[in-house]
Amino acid sequence: MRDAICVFFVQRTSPNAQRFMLPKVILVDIIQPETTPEESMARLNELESLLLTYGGFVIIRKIQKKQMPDYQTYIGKGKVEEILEEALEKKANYIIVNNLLKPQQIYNLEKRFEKHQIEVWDRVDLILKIFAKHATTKEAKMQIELASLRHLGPRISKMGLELTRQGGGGTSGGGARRGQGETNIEIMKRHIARREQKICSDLKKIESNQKSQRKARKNHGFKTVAIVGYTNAGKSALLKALTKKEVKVKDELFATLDSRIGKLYLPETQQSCLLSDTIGFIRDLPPELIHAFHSTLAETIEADLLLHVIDINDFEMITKINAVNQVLKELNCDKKKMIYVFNKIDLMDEKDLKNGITNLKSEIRNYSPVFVSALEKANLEELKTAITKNLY
Ligand SMILES: Nc1nc2c(ncn2[C@@H]2O[C@H](COP(=O)(O)OP(=O)(O)OP(=O)(O)O)[C@@H](O)[C@H]2O)c(=O)[nH]1
Ligand SMILES: [Mg+2]
Repeated sequence: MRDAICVFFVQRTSPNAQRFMLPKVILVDIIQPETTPEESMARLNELESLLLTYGGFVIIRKIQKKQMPDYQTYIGKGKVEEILEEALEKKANYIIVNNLLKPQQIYNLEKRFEKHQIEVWDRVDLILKIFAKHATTKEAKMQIELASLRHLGPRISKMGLELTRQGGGGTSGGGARRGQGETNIEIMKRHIARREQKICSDLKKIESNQKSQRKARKNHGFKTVAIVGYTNAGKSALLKALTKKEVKVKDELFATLDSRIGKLYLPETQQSCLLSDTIGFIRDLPPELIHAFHSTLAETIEADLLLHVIDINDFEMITKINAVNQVLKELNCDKKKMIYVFNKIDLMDEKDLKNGITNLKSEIRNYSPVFVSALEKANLEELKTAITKNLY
């Protein structure tokens, strides 16, 4: 199997790092050899946006092309030493790897960096930290704790296995320490399992409550439309524009973590439907994280129609559409009726918009896209017509 094919990195430092006292971070991304330079930059830029949302300062960005991730450390032994050297030189606080690491890989990396007070996170760790920072409702907080426990659990098991492995043929003193270590890990594992059970049962109660509310709304004849899309596409802005519901619209990733519902009047049928906004999606979400948000995503799962909001100015638009559709598939929602809502057309000049629309129409010709600006409330009537046609 071909291994490291080429390595290149971009380095950035800023004199403001000290001033703002933000944690200093090295970003690392392992990409497939066939990834284009534009795609690889976009991936790292997204990771940097996640970090900025969380609060951190990038001191080095590293990209490595690799056919197969290293079994032990994901990034490879040589690269680990190289990063450690630079991290010590630049006094980094965190290494964030833009991939999903196996418990063994993160464990090995932590072991190498922790004695230098450098923490290692993978992509999901960072996303979970943002979630924890943005969560306001009890439901969101519980779901985040559940996702974190599920993400952390296998690492604890890995630690236990490692202790057992290290113990083979050790001295009696080492054996005693190992025995204690194993006991502590068993206690932690049991605690995690109990906590997970408790959260699941509390979330079930919330879900059953919401289910009754949804049933009542259905009995009142309301059809339901759910807004979905990649994070920062403008979902909350669209809910606000269509229903005047006061929701948080912010230029950061995962600004919304709960579900909001507004009433949308459709003039053509003189009826109102219910429009919901929810947590945004992102590429490479592990299924256990998606399913931890089941109760928040219930509005989406149960909706009669989906509005898939896309930022038309995003160079990675098609990749992100596919990432969202992948999450919808995971939620068994991929067969639902869906309108593709291309948002932020106000940012395009007229010529680009015309060309963009022509190209897009051929790329996603199976769907009837609608082009809007949530911010300037442009083409919302056309969108309402499309919603009406799909609902009734
Ligand atoms: N120019 C322009 N900006 C927009 C438009 N719609 C949304 N935005 C901006 O895009 C950013 C993200 O908007 P949100 O509505 O918070 O996006 P979201 O999809 O709900 O994001 P998350 O909840 O974080 O997943 C904000 O800065 C909005 O002001 C639009 O039509 N035009
Ligand atoms: Mg939002």
